[in-house]
Amino acid sequence: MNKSIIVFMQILLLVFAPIIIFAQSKPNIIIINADDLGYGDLSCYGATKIHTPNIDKLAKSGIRFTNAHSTAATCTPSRFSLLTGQYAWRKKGTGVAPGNAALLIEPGTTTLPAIFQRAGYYTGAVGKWHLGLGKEGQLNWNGIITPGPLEIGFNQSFIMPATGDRTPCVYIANHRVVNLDTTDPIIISYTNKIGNEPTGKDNPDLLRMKSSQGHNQTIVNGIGRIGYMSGGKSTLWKDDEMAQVLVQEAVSFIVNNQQKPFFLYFAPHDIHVPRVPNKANVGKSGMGARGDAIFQLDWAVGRVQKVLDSLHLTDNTIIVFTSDNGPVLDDGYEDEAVEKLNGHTPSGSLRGGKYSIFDAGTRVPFLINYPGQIKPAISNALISQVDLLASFASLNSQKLLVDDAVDSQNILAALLGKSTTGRAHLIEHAGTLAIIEKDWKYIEPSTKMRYDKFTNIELGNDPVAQLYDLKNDIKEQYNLAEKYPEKVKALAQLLERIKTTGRDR
Ligand code: NG6
Ligand code: CA
Repeated sequence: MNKSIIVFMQILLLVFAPIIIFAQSKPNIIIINADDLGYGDLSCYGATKIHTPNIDKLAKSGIRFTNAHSTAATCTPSRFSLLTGQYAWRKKGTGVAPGNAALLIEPGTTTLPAIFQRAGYYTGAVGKWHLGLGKEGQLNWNGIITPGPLEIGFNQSFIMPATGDRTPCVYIANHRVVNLDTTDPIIISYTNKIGNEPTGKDNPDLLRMKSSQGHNQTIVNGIGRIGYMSGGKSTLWKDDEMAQVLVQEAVSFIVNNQQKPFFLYFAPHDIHVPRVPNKANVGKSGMGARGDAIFQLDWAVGRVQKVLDSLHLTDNTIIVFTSDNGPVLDDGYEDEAVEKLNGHTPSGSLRGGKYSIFDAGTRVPFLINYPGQIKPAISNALISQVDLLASFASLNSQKLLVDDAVDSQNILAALLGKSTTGRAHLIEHAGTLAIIEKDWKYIEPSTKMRYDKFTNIELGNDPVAQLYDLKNDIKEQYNLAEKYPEKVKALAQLLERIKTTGRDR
């Protein structure tokens, strides 16, 4: 070969090789967002009565965060923030959504999946959605269901619309209910009974799992739900197979997209109520249905790890594992979560739980794993799920416009273990707002209920201001507001400023 041609080819190789290598090495991203899993519910966070070996593996070879937060103590606002990079309390109507709510995220919003799409990723959502679907008053469950996940940045989706305890009890693949039978149309109502299906209220004898609070509308699979549903017999999910179905969808997504960089938002239903683990997992924890659901969640994570291993994708995949809000025992069904607790502490050393403005409401497990690229560590950096958007935008060199993801901060260095600090402050939300700055936490005064007798959770509301020193009092036992009025004032002002400026980025 002519010498100058060889030199030319060498130059070509020098120029293009890094681009080719970069294209191949773009990491896949999987966010696993568990439901109602508490800070103390995993063995890697100190649980001794329950073992979660697969999830612990992520912690062992990755970073385990001790001060990571969801933005809110319930599902809908928490997930809204994770996907949009905005605090949900800025937007009306983002409380726990009924199963027939309209889509809460406006199409065209710069969402987390949209950022990945722009960066050349193939994106998918599998599992719990609970962010509404369709346009206000125009949703037809028997037709094309839109807008939904596909209109806000996902290339494909396989979701349950709301929660396991809310109708409709169906899966939706992309724009359509799965297994739809046009001769048996689905009708949903959250206001009045429809159809002839029995209800928990009128036919309690038909229930296989009794309700302890609410959950007394249409009975589906022997379980009373929130919301009425008629028709759609062929479309109903089977509660005890849900974990298997969702894992299978997640695994197929990974297998089908193994050649591309992909982003998977995997939101298992576990460990939300109704807790109906598969027969393979019943009795595995010795702690009743709640413990078995944790066991099942760990199994699901193990299945994802296994498929990544078998495809040799593990080293090039970032897995984030977290939970949408804190723990609850009796969340409205008699499933022996309280009776069989066996000394386990779902909130770990924190006060409160799901629904609470005390820390257990929103301080959640948060693990990140990226073998080869992240060194194993425990990080005390203050981080929030709202930051995933700006951080992954940064990883992908995607610019955010001023009005995009207004509360999302770039904490990529903390996520990758290159820094031990995250954000300077963050806001917690449980109806009432609180702000954490460094070691201090201020909870704004609230006349709302202090204590929820149904869930047995301290909600943390108090008509007077509360100030806690989280470093020396992680359990929020000593209100120091009277002792440090200046600190209270400064934090109240900071909270007010973040509210009124409409942004925290
Ligand atoms: C509550 C439900 C609870 C759960 C929660 C939402 C009753 C008595 N309680 O209203 O069971 O569904 O809403 O949970 O109905 S979340 O994790 O999706 O936010
Ligand atoms: Ca939840």
